[in-house]
Amino acid sequence: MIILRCFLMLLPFCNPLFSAPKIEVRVGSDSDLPKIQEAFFILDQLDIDYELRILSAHRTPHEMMAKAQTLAQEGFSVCIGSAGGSAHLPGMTASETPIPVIALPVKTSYLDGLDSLLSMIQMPPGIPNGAVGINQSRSAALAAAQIAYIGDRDMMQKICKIRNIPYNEHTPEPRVAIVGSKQKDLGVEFEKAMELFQAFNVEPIEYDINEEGFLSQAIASGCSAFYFICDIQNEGIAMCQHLAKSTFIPFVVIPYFESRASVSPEFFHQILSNEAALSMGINQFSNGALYCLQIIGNHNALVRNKFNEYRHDLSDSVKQKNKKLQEEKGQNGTYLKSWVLSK
Ligand code: C2R
Repeated sequence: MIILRCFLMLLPFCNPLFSAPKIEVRVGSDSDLPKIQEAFFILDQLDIDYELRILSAHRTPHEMMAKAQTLAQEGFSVCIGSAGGSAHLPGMTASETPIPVIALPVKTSYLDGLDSLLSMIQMPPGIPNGAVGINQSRSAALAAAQIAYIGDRDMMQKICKIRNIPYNEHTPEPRVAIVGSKQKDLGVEFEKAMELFQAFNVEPIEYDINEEGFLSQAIASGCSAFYFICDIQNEGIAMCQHLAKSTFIPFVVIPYFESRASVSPEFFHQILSNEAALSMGINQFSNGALYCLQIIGNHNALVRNKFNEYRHDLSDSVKQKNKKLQEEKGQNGTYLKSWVLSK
């Protein structure tokens, strides 16, 4: 009995599944560090174990990839990738790991960091990362803590204290709160995102933004993330700012433009000016769903395994297309021609 008790007491320290979640912060250069120092103050204040590394997708591609590939095994639950200019660091990291990556763009001398933000945010379908605003290291750290420690009451209470918001009892389930306008037909890309949740056995519960009290209902239902459809042309920004400020549940934003006419990057500054909102690229519904699945995958082996399969299939499908293209090169480019004509 005593031996069993000792074993159980030691278990949390021996098994990475039982140890406290870790966060990796990777920066493209040491010159970025002064710009994002608030992230370290927050993580220290929360007593969170983090590892800081200088890794560059451009200057140290092999080391950057190798370290990304082992993040999950090493017990990291979230990675913050911060860089400036042509900032491919978080995106390339996201390609190599199943854990959620937070993209933290740093301010640059010539373009004020808009170059960093835009090179991070519009990720290709299948490989999401969640972006915070330029130099918003406080948001990045809080969002990382909220993802890594979801369901940990003590940590959530500490986070809520720092953020000055109330804590409500919350037990995370494989469930996501979809928030938007229920009347709106968001089209086939949105449908595909909802199918992704179903394929992963994760329940999407839809709430209308005008429904009173949905925030607390969603938390009480055990949702593991908010999937907020931010209708930019219809007051979505104000709602996004209000909601993201009020909750400690990971808040994933999908900026939605019904028409392409008025797309300008200005709106990113507005939706990312508040604490802990993580933005996908414009109209990236499936990436929003995948990001929520990555958050759930940190605590749910079935979702994590399925996510790894999904990534594998995605990569395979691209390889197949290329194989076909190469094989048909000598045959008047049939594949390429039929592909171009079908577009
Ligand atoms: P130096 O100050 O070292 O010359 O770097 C860094 O994040 C930094 O902001 C200048 C800027 O280059 C950025 N950098 C990237 C990447 N690696 C370095 N954007 C990358 O892999 O994305």
